[in-house]
Amino acid sequence: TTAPLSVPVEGMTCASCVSRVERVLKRLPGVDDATVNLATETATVQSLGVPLADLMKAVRDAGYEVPRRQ
Ligand code: 9UX
Repeated sequence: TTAPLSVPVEGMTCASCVSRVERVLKRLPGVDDATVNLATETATVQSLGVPLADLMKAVRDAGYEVPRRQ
């Protein structure tokens, strides 16, 4: 496991959203763990070299938005 990646996630409004995003991220090959903080709208992902773009695609495919941060 390398350093955790932070992925901004928008569009979550309840705890079930959080669970859903965590689940789709954890399902990706190479992802060891994923936690989502609803208040900060951030997913923190522990993985072995999974490209950020793949994480973003999984979140978007699940129906949430990954904004360009800043
Ligand atoms: Mo909660 Mo989230 O009722 O997509 S699951 S709003």
